[in-house]
Amino acid sequence: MSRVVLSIGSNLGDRLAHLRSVVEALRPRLLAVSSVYSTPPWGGVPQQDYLNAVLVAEDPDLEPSDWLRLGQQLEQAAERVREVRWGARTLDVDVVWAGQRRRDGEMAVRSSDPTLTLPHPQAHNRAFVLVPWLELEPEAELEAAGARRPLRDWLAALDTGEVAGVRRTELTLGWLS
Ligand code: PH2
Ligand code: MG
Ligand code: MG
Repeated sequence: MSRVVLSIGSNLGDRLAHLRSVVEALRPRLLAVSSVYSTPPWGGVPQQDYLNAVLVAEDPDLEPSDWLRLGQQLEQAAERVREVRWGARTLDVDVVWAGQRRRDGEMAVRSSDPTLTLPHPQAHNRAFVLVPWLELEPEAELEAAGARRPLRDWLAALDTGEVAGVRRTELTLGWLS
């Protein structure tokens, strides 16, 4: 255990520095880091645009709940205040997918635990998650709403305006530098 896909986002304060703090903290465990995307706020709460990215990380000693705790520690370090659902935040670290290694390959972890539902129940609805994830894993599949589909199919089902709003930037998270 386990390999995880993490979605990170920030729309308050020094947004890039907040995203970079995650890369800095997870550096030894990172397998891949996406580009940084500028994304309009999703979820209906009026607020500034986000910077979003996706990370793939692995650690044989961490369970999905450990990744969640680690993410929450990083959010606290960024002085995140628990606020409005889907409202502005300095840093959000979400575990969107976890895989458990087994002798015959890797299996997606499924959990209906409300503190950590896996796969993330909204991942398939969010272009700001799917676009950077696809950049890293073009062949990945995601189970949601009772169906397992390639990420690109979930993305194709979203509103084209929403997908077009997710814009790749030239900003970098300093993973390889
Ligand atoms: N996170 C939210 C709510 N809305 N919108 C975008 N574009 N990016 C986010 O990371 C985001 C959001 C709550 O976690
Ligand atoms: Mg979130
Ligand atoms: Mg969150």
